[in-house]
Amino acid sequence: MKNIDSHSHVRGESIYLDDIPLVEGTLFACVFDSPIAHGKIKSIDTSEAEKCDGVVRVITAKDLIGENQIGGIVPDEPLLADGEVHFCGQPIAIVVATSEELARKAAKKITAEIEPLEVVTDPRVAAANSDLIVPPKTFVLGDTAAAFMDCEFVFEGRTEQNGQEHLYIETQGAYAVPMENGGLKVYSSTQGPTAVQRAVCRVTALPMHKVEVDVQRLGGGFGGKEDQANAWAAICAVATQLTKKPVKYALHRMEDMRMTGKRHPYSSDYKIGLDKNLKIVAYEATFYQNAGAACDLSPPVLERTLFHCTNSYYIPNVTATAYCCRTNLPPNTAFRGFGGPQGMFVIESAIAHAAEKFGVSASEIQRRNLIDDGDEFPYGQKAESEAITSWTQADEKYDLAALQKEADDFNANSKYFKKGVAVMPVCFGISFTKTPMNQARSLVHVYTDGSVAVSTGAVEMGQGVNTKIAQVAATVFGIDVADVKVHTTNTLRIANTSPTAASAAADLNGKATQLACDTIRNRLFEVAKELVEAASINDLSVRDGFVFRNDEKTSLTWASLVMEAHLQRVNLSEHAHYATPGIHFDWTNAKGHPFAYHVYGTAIVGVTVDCLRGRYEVDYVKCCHDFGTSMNTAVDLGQIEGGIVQGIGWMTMEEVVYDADGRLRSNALSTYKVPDIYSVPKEIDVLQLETSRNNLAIFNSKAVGEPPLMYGIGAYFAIRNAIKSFTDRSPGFDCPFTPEKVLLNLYPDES
Ligand code: MTE
Ligand code: LUZ
Ligand code: MOS
Repeated sequence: MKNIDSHSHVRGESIYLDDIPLVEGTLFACVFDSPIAHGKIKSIDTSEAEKCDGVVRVITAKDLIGENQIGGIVPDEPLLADGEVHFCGQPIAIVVATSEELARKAAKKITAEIEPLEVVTDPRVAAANSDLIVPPKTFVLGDTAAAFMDCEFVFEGRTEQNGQEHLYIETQGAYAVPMENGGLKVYSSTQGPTAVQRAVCRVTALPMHKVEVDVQRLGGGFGGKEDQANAWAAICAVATQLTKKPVKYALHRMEDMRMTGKRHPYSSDYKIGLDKNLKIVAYEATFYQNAGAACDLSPPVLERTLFHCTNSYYIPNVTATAYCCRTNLPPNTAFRGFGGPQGMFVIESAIAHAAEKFGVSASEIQRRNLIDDGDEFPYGQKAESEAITSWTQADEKYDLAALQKEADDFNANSKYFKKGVAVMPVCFGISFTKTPMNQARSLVHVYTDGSVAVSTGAVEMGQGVNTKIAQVAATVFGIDVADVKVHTTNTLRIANTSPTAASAAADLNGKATQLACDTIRNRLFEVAKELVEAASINDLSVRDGFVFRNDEKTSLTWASLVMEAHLQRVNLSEHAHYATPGIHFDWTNAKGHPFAYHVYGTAIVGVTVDCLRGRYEVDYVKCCHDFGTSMNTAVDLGQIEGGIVQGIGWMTMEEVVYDADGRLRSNALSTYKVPDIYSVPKEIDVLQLETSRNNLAIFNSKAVGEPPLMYGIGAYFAIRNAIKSFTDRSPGFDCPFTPEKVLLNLYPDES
């Protein structure tokens, strides 16, 4: 089944924030943001801007009616800088004008006198200064200190990982419209309608029941709109409250790149101990997370790094510590994988390091240490593992040894082109690691013509969640998907939503929809039972628009059943609540069962490096992926392909560059390169893992949004392997592997 949005997407008819028709009298906002990364604000001069054509109002921190604060986890993020600035791009003032152009023109006329303070951009420097946003977190399994003493081989090293720009096609934005009695309706391009509602209420001092947030769909979020859509909605809300006019703000690309946070860069240390059979006996890792200037979602991102620090491997002795370091960069935030990829890169680096010293392929160490059923993760949960099966099935289908031999043969005969192969196993936990967030609600109406409307807390951002939710309703009722409409995500219809994140939206909101539809169907079948004289509702089903009794078609249509039930005054609506059962986590001992289940897979990645120019191509990504039982293979394959390409982009060409003054240099599409059609892998082959275990996923169809991104990490190690067949020197573990960096590693003596 196709994504239900495909027709309107291709025709350009799908509605995004910028397609919402504007109300008469709408004004436009634009932000004046800090030109420097750290300083004391001496004065702000808005007088020239106020005199500009079309300017209705200029707003600074002192004008806010509510609290000047949007920090969700830690209250350390003013909406508008007050007294100090902490990063380049931090909003200081809002200009509201009669057109977008006039607002932007006037914002350029604002000046601020800011006395510079020391700028820190390095997380290790922040940690040395004890500038941590929350206390460090540690996971311990077994006893690493004792285990290292017994290890025959111990290797230590350091890794550097850079950030990643989300580059959703639709930039951040919001549109606030005043309602009666001081209320507001806010359209926002957000993954978290409730997070936006809370932020808006805080800065306007409105109670939540007076603020309605509505989301049709996003042109991509990738985590960048889990928390960071809040500021723009709050800015529009404040401007609407003060002008009593609708206010819209859709960021330009360079504003978005400059002012919003990205994937967290990390600097990390590892120590790995193995026995002579290549079993990993002990592993220690220390992560320095570059959180940026405010907390945002950094602590849970940091936690997910710890949760994924051993990836798909069972290691009996683990100590992992993570520091949440405050720097003068825009606050970094959620990004597909949410810290998991950062944890995985470090263990993969440690394994590659050990393999090099042993003179074996990293895949030998990887394979011998895969986690098995019943093995314990460092956080106490026991694995129901598909790590070995996905590896075995990938190897059977794609023949790792043959792929390696093909590369070796090629390399023996080629001086300046070298091929490299790497394997990337992935194990990713599904559930928000904050247990209370794992809940969702669904509101289902069956109308008297038999058509069905569904509302949930899930936000459609291209990942196909609405398609899956429509499929759930259609499957439970036995009707056509075309008879189900999934409506906008709206805080009046669905309250207190968790953001659409953690890959869990289809599971949580799909399960709630399933519960609501089950209830309505059972009521309808009670009516049908009498009409078609069935013994039990269990004998009934709906197919092709008719009610069936014991698989035998009756003359009762679905639509007439619905109308008859309505005439009998049966309730045709239901609001259902779902909370993932069985999950818990206790931070006092850092143990528990935080995940509903894990998604596993194994990818084999092959690349060719041009050793004269440093350029490379990804020849193939061949993976065996654990779908559970996919309820929509087309959507899931799209997620896998997109995730792989986004992961490869992070590992190879995407380079976020801040200078020492904390100014973003890669601030436009001319200086920040993402994968395009020419740089995607020439081949992506996906094998569906054959497994029939039960899980807590919707219809057994496992979450797929984030896990495939981490297959992309294999591209880094494949490039590294290709380089190693050209030169004797081994590259460090420092991503992304841009062509420039590849070249420097190919000719280390010249650099
Ligand atoms: N796919 C598209 N096309 N656009 C997106 O913004 N976000 C990813 C992933 N796939 C994203 C995407 C991220 S970060 C997450 S957490 C999941 O989708 C969220 O949706 P799900 O829970 O429905 O999988
Ligand atoms: N967001 C969040 C997430 O708040 N908690 C999580 O555990 C998470 N995991 C992945 C992506 N977003
Ligand atoms: Mo995704 S990082 O959970 O929005």
